[in-house]
Amino acid sequence: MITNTNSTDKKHSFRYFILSVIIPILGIFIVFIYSYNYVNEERKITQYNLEGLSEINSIQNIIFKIQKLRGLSNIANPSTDTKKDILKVKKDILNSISILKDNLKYTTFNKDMKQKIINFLDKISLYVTTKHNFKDLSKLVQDSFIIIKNISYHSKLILAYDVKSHILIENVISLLPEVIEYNGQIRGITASRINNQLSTNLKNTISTELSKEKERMSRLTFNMNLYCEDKKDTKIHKSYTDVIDAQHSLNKFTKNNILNGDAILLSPIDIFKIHTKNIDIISQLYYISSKELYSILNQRVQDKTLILYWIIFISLLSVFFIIYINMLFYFKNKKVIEKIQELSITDSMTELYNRRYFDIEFPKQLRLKKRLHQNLIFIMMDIDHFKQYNDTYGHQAGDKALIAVAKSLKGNLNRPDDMVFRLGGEEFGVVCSDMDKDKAMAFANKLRIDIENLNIEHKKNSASAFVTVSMGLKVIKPDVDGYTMSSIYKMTDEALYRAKQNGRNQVVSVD
Ligand code: GH3
Ligand code: MG
Ligand code: MG
Repeated sequence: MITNTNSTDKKHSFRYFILSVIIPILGIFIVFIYSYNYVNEERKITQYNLEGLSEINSIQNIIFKIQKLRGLSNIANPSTDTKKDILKVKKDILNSISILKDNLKYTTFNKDMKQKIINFLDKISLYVTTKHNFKDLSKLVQDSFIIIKNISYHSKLILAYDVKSHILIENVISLLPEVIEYNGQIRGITASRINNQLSTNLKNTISTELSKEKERMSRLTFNMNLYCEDKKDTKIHKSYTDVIDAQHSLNKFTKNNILNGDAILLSPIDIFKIHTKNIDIISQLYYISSKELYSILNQRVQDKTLILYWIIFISLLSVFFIIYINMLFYFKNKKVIEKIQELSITDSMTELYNRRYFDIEFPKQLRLKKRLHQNLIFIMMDIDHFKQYNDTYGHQAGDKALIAVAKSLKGNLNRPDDMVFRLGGEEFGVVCSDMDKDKAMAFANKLRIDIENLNIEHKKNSASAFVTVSMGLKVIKPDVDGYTMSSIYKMTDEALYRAKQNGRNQVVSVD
């Protein structure tokens, strides 16, 4: 077997490896990094959105309670039950503030944003415990609009990805809190009347608020139609309709009975109840909107996570596929190349090395043994009267005899650098080393006798009853210069010729 692995081959296979493995994998890696970061960034933004939404909900819940506290505190001549309710709501607000402060520690908001929220919560605590008059609490509600807007920008909630999310976000961060606050204001103003009469000043305020309310109602209707255009029997559609109907009748009542009527006939507690009922209906829509928004955002996080897993999976699969395909081709090619190499140096019938390989290998051995200071032995042999063998037993039997002779020769070669070649038709060559002339003669004779002892009948052989070979032998000493392959070949061939002349089935050596 020959293995031609020189440095050029290695360079070639390395270049091939770079082209077919490293470059595609590098490409996949770049695409992987880019798409992973892209999707992961979107996922992170949605997580910020969720965080922001949660904070906004908590603050809004506190604001709802503040509005309730403001409404109760504003009732003229409160009953004991109302007083009890006021204390309960106050306690509730302070409790919610401490929970929100605790939760704030775990958010990823920056220091500045956290501080803003804490300051706002501290302000609420202070106002609720010390002031809680209508004007101061209304100021807190106005501040909440700003802080909620701030959080929605900070948590990128304002960057809605689609119309539906946008409508829900608008409901949660501005529209519904504004409608609720409007009701709270009207409730407060009407509850604080004196002698069932409102001053012109207060009537003007209500009138301005009412015109703003008109605009909000048309926004609500527009949003509802857009959000529920394909689904009319949903919970959110029903809640929208409830809010719009309730607000319409309340606005009508405000216009006819409070603004244009001579006197307000309902008691303060009844006015409080009417408005509170409406606030509850609007709060309902607020909770449904925020719940729906939560589920949209959560779904978005899940979708992005799934995409990330797919990106990892497909990238890994592609890398393994590239490596697998290349390894498959590499080993397949290697096998084919080895087979071709083997075929190019062997004789197919006898499975010995062929003449082509002898011409490559013999000069190499000549140089190698000279360098190692060892004798190189060349034995050339030719089957005796083989033409007649073919004539007597047929060409097929001749082939079989050739194979048997080859096998016998091969069986006698034990050292790794011993080699046997089929030099031509019925001619063979043996190359071995590190023997003196006597040992070489003994070795050659052993080869010869073993062939005769195969006992292949050959009636026409003048030298024996069996197939025999004649041999020429040459011992090439390392200290003698001037030998070439062709001169050695010629000398050994002459020795072989003499062996034939001397009666065949013998070894003749040449000095
Ligand atoms: P000598 O003892 O002088 O060598 O006589 P010889 O008959 O062997 O010599 P010659 O060179 O005249 O004949 C060689 C024969 O070997 C001729 C050819 O038919 C036969 N031969 C060569 N190659 C093959 C082969 O592959 N198969 C078979 N069956 N015969 C072959
Ligand atoms: Mg011959
Ligand atoms: Mg012959």
